[in-house]
Amino acid sequence: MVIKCKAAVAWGPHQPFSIEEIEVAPPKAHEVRIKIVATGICRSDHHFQSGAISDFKFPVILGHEAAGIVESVGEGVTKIKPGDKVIPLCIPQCGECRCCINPKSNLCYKTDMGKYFGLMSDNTSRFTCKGKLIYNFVNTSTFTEYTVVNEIAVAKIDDNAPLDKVCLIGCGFSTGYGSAVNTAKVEPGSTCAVFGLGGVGLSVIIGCKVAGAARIIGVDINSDKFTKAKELGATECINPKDNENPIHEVLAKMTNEGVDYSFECVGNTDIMTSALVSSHYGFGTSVIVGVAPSTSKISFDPMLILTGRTLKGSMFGGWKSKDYVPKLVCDFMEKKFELDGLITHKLPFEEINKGFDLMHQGKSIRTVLLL
Ligand code: CND
Ligand code: ZN
Ligand code: ZN
Repeated sequence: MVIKCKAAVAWGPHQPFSIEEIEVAPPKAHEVRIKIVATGICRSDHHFQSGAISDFKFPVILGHEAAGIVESVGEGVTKIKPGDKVIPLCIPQCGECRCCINPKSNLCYKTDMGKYFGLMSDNTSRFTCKGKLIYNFVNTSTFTEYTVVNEIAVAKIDDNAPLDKVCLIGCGFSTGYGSAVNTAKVEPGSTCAVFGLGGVGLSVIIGCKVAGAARIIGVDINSDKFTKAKELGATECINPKDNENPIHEVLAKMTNEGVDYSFECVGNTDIMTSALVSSHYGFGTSVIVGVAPSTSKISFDPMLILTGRTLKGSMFGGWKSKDYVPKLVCDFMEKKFELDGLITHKLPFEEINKGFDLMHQGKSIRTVLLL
């Protein structure tokens, strides 16, 4: 049966979300239809909404950080059933492609990230609104009461998991935390610098702390973010605006010539370079986590790399999604980390534009929309 429900449609770049009644087709073979219960607002949703990413298609239903309950399943779906609690996976795990079978990678040929077909695997969409096809977003599309995803893009989680919190495991938390523990492999006693203290950067801080870092330096142009950063594990915070010298020089002075690990969690190529320069000569590692506009380019003196620094990138924190999302939920249930500190606002779904305003005003870390 087709379901009619509410969704926040982005009709074109820069336009505010419009709450519309849409039709959601039933799941086809190997697909799952999900009732979304809670969805977080991530900066990446804005990057796509604002047209910063080339080849991206509108109209679209954005949203990629969510948790919900399975409503129905298509033919051939055996491991997930109606009533199961699930998290949609913005990086799927097909288990068969060259990336999936390589333990070094968490990407998957079936991801829509970087290609943006915006359609299901049979080249159609399950969403329509006012007679128009609505595109899908990175295998998830969660700003809607109901969505349909491929079974490779959904993980069954603990029946007792609080969906209004674990939705953050669908992106922001896992991305930041994994960037520290998987991608950088932060070691006990190390010194780290985290550029950008939003939901992603603060989750990097949680990861650095769990990994036993001795010093965690938060960097943000909004000093209002420092209290929370310190609560979550930052040992010091600095604001580039309060310093005359470039931030890499300030960090070099503070850290005896550079940090062991730096993380860019803003999405700005100048900061990516600055983070790389801030890492120590001979052994420092810098991880790009932020998503920059497609047209931007990075340039730096190759001597930085020749002399032993490593530059890496991390999508979804390096986690193979289907394997690790249920485990991260269990770790949360066992109180190995907390998510409350990252959630500053909860709003009814209809107030989605207010949620984005709060992010742009620098007033929120994560706003969770409740459906
Ligand atoms: P959010 O907007 O909440 O945080 C960004 C922070 O950066 C804010 O606190 C800003 O004040 C701060 N900032 C802005 N400019 C500067 C600057 N010049 N120097 C220092 N700090 C600055 O964003 P978020 O935490 O939701 O996301 C952060 C980035 O991570 C963003 O680019 C997003 O698109 C990306 C991301 C990546 C992935 C992935 O898998 N790699 C997944 N989700 C989001
Ligand atoms: Zn794959
Ligand atoms: Zn995200």
